[in-house]
Amino acid sequence: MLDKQTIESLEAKATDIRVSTIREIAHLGNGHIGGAMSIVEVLTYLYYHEMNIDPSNPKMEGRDRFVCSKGHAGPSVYATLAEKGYFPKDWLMTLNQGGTNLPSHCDMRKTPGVDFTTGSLGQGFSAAVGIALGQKLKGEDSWTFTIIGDGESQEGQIWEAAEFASSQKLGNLIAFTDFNRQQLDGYTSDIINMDNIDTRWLGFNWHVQRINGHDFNQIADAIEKAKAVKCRPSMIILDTIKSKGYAPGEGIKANHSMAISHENEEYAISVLTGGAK
Ligand SMILES: Cc1ncc(C[n+]2csc(CCOP(=O)(O)OP(=O)(O)O)c2C)c(N)n1
Ligand SMILES: [Mg+2]
Repeated sequence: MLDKQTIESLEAKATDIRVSTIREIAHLGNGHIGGAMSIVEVLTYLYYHEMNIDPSNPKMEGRDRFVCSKGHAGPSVYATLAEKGYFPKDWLMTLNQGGTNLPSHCDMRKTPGVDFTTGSLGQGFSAAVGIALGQKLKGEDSWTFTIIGDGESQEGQIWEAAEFASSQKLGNLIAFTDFNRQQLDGYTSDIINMDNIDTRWLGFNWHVQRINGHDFNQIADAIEKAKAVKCRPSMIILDTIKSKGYAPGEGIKANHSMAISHENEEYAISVLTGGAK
């Protein structure tokens, strides 16, 4: 259990990251707000309470690694990295524009702190498995964390990597599924039903937990339990809300990539920061 003060400070960070994510996308005019907002708590927890990293030395030997396999969530990854001090916050206003270091999807060659290039769904997860294997072969006492989407889980490549990871007994790999129940243009249940997601991962011999992805205590507890499992990779399925914290998009269908008007930007931020109901 996290103490009250820690939870309050993580919640405050998550709000700052959400505000920056809305500002970035609104400045550009449109973007992947849905899947960026649903993973903010897990990003906040990893970067502020969990990972062994050094923003002043992004390529530090022996660091923990993070791969956002659902690379279209770049905007909230960037907001987290900027907040953490990897690069100046004013870079956020260059999102996905010519010459930017912050392209729409994560790019390890452009953005300090991004450990792997992602965007082609399924590939980042495979890379995370390879990175975890590398850490293990080097005898490093470090962890690889990765996040995949529920829609992304329909990619065959995910399951090839899943069986390799468990065969290699990658206990240092902790993956999350952002189970926000929507993919690009609709509900997963209308396209490929993912209701048996837990048993699928169990079938691939992973350690599986399922939690509320917006609850810091549950995230902390699940990571602690995952770390105690030494010979199997871990999957933590996060029940989340797509567009969480962006009021005009929360809970509506097809809120994957949206235009954000100045009016909606200000309204959403005032709701987030307690200025409106
Ligand atoms: C291989 C591949 N196919 C298609 C796309 C286009 N695409 C981008 S996001 C997305 C939907 C992903 O859904 P999900 O994984 O549930 O993402 P989230 O809800 O977390 O945003 C699709 C089909 C892609 N990026 N890569
Ligand atoms: Mg989804």
